Amino acid sequence: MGFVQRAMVMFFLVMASLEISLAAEYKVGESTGWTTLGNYNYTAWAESKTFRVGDIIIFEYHKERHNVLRVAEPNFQACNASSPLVTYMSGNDSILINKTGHHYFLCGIPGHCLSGQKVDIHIPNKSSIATAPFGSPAASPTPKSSAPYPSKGLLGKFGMPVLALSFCASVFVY
Ligand SMILES: [Cu+2]
Repeated sequence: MGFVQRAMVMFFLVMASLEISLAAEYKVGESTGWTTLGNYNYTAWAESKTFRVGDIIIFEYHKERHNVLRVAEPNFQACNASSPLVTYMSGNDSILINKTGHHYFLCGIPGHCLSGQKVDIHIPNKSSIATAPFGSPAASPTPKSSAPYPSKGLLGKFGMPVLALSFCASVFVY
């Protein structure tokens, strides 16, 4: 393997390892934040994004007026705030999305969810490998699970880069 090939291998190794730490941050509602004012369409906002495992979702709001509850799907559909999986109330919450599937959030203040203050952060289980960036963690086949935050997320996160590395190496050896 000549110098150029070795350089290429190094280049792709570096790119692949960078990809591991490339997680995006998304502020829910953009400059509007997390509120009932203006009837912001959080569903449309979420659908306009392509979330990936490792992304951070940021909720910014007046903590005296709102909160963020992570809930199961039936409670999300019904705007039932009585049994949240996780409760956030700092007014500036950064939440790591560490696995594929649906992540349901709503505001637990009475009436707010019903008026639209709810959002479904969805990462498809089978992300399109063709469109995902090289070595994307989202392209790894992390099985869907209803259990909250299993440790599978980490395996999924590193599985694809490892595959990518072996691919790079095998291509440039010749
Ligand atoms: Cu609210």
